[in-house]
Formats: sequence, C-alpha cells, structure tokens
Amino acid sequence: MNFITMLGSLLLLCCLKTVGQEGQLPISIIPEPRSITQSNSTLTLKGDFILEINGDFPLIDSTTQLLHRFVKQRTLSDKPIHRFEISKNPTLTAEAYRLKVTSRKISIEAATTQGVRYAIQSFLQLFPLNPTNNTLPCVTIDDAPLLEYRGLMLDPARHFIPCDELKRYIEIMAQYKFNHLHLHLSDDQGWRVEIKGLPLLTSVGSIRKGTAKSTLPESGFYTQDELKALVKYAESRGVTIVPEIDMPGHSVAAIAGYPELSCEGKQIEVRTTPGVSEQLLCIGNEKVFDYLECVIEEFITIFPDAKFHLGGDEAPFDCWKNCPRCQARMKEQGLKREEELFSYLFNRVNKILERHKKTPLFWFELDVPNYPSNAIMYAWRMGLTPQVIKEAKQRGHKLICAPGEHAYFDYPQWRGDEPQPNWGMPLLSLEQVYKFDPTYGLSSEECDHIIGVEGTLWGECITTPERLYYMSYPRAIALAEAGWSPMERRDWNMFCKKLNYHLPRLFHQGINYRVPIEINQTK
Ligand code: TNX
Repeated sequence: MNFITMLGSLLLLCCLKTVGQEGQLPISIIPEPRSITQSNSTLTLKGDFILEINGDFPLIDSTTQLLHRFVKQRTLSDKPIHRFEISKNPTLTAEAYRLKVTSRKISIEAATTQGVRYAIQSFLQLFPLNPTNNTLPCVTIDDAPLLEYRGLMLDPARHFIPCDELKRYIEIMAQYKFNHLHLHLSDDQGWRVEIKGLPLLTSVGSIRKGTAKSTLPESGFYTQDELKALVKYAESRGVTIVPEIDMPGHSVAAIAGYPELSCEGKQIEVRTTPGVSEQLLCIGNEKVFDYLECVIEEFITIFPDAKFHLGGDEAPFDCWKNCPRCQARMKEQGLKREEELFSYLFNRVNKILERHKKTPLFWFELDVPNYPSNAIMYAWRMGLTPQVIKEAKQRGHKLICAPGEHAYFDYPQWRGDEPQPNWGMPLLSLEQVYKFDPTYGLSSEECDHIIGVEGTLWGECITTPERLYYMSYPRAIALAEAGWSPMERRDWNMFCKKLNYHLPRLFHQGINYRVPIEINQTK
C-alpha cells in the first residue's frame, strides 16, 4: 500500500464511523436496518426534490407524491432544489434497498417498487423531530428484511371497522415495513362482506342485537366495490390484503342467515357475546359446499393475491358426533375419527382454491390430522409455538408465527390497563413483544420454513378506532423489528431510545398510542 492510498484509507476510516458516535446526528430507524454507515457530513434541505427515476417502477406515484408532500411541508418551499435519484438494481432481492444520502444528492437503488418504498420510509425517518430543522445525517443504508411475510391482523367481524379507518391503519403499518394486512372477515359475531349470491349473510349476519358490554345493536359490512378500492389503496402502499373466512367453527353469523348450514339446522341469532360456539358447519350437507363455493368465487373477484385464509380454529366437534349426515360422510369417506372431517373439509375447499391458483392459510390446530399440502400455517396458541414449529416442518408446511405469548394485541399491555374485565387474558407488554424471536432460538435448518410474523388484534374489545390504535401502537412497532431485523441487530435498550423519536411522530399523525411509561424508567 503506498502512502497516498494509506492516507486515503485513514481519511475514509475517520469519516465513515459507525452510527451514533459523538458529534453525529442520531439515527432512529425502526425496524433496524441491516447496515448503516454514517459520515460526519450532513445535508440541509431547502426545497423540493428534482426526481430522476431510472427504470420501470410500477405504482411508484403514491410513494413519490408522499416524498414531495413531506419535503414541501418541512421546507415550506416547492422550489425544486435537491437531486434525488431512484435507480433499478436487479441484483438486489425483492424488498431490499440501498439508500445513500450525501451532501450533494440522495440516491436509492432497488429491484422493485417495494424496495423504493422502504428506502423512502427509512429516508423520512432521518428527519429530526423538530419540524423547522431539516438537516439530515449523510448515510449509506443497505437493508433487506429477515422474513418475507410481515403482517398485522384486524378483526372487523367482532366490531366493524369502516374502510377509511382501515386505510389509515394501512398508511401507518406501511411506515414500519409491514407488507400484509390480514382481515378476519367472518365470525360468530358478524359477517362483513357483501356476497351477491347469498344476501342473507349480510342482511341477517352482519347485525347483532348487542355485545358483552352493550345492549345496543352492532352492525356493518363492506360492499365489494369498497373492498376492491381498499385492495388497490393497500397495493399502492405495498400492503397485500389477506382475506379470511373462518370455517367450520366461528360460523354462527353465517348460520344465522342460512340455518341449513349447521348440523341441527335450527334458526339461531348472531352471537352477542365472545367465546367459542358449539355450532359448526355441517360437513355432511352438500349445501355447505355450495355456500363455500359461492363465497369463495365472489371473494376471488375482490382479492387478487394468492393467499386465502380459511380459519380452522377453535371448533369443538361434538355436534358432528351427533349428526347423522356428518356420520354418513365419515362412513362414505372411510374416516374413523371426527378430526378427519376437518381434513376432508379443508382438502375439498382447497380444490376450489386450486382452480384459481390460491394458497390456503390456516390457524394450526395440532389435532387436525392433515392440511392441504400447499397450506401455509399460523402458530398462535400460547405456549405451543416450539411444538407447532416442529410439527409444521415435519408436515412440510410454511409457517407464520403469531404466538399468543408475543403477538396478541388484544391482550392488555400493563397491569390495570384496559381492556377490563379481560376474560382472564394475560398481559402482553411492549417488552414481551420486543423479545419475540420468530426462530425461537432454533437452528436455521429447524426453522427455514418460517416465513413471517403477524400481530393479531382480536376485536371483542375494539369498539372504536381509538382503541384500535391504542392496542396496536407502540406494540406493532416492536413486532415490526421482529419480522425485519435479524436478532443480532436488535437490542431492547436501543429500541427504547429509538421509540422516543417514533412516539412523537405517531402523535403528530393523530395516532392514539399507549404511552409506554416503562421505557424511560431507570433500571
Ligand atoms: C382466540 S386466535 C381466537 C379468537 C379470539 C381470541 C381472543 C384464534 C385463531 N382464535 O377467535 O378472538 O382468541 O384472544
């Protein structure tokens, strides 16, 4: 090495120190990127960007609009001043990006629009909280997600959530690089999607006379047009909607509309209280399969993505034992145990999905002997996750981890906090969410089938949009890091420091988060 290159390397080392060194601007990006290299220089923005887009990035407009809007608001100027270059780099993986901020220009490299979106979300998180200060650190960020599926689940079946509220929810989750919004669209307490061929699903099934806490009726459903618009909106923000129709349990609202779907065939009402119902779909009745086919065929015209959740949770099957039609079905199929009826149902419904190249998703129940071979499973029951990870691997299924012990956002966040009374729900603190290691400490071989994480906000107590955010934030931010950042890049104390930057950002956007007073308590 000659003198000049040695001097050059030394100089480079001096200015390319790692993040957070003294004298450097703080960086608080969540989820934590793979690698950040910060120099001592800064860039002070004084006006809008001159965007240069090299390559084809479909649906990029809503992202670049966001960028323009943001910088114009900050600098109070729409004069195009700063160079901002977005270029295609096909060697990067689908959601990866490289973001470079220098004192002369900003540049992004990505292989897809999604990569560009994430680069821009990270870029926006470089701005100081003080809205009159537009000095950014000069950085190079190389980033890519740990897991391909990073989801949140909402439950408009228990309490209807208007479309506009879903859109706002999508906007915020996209800031934290979540890419799937799973919608639990049917349950005992409500049916929420217009099905043209089965009008009683909504005219009867979307209304309940009261709830556990109120004697006032609860109702609401989405028209197909509203859902189509929602899917488009989500897509433009990089979020895929995963629809769920629960079966064979959690079907009381559907049965209230069409009593012939249950084993007993009795007229029942949409359930007013939480809990698990003993009413299941009758597996011996061909009308049930006609119903499912009709629902799925209409769903398919609304939700273009391949993922289709068929529920499958919490279905006590005593009614099948006493049902002559279910028993006849078992005989016809040579089934010995009622549990095998689940597999029969799921495999048959999967045939409908196969015609449309859809992949079925299920809540994993260990007593169901087999699921369709292409099914993606969810680990959810508290304490069973390690066993479910093993079992899913053995059975050859991909797995998404949404475990009760880390990802149930319907659980209260702190002692004495709402929801109260909480039907014996355990606490799920922010720290407990943050501790979530989706691999459960297993070797990469033992968990190479884990494709994602999901936070589930069951809706029995989610009576207003304010509660929706209160229960989701900031816990969803902690979960975002579990899905995106490798364990070696994560640290609870560092996360708490970064959160002090993110909470005011949420506040500024009108998000009703829980103030996590515990994060600034000295230990
Ligand atoms: C279990 S998690 C359910 C939901 C409830 C939730 C309440 C799952 C697949 N089923 O129906 O809302 O517990 O915590």
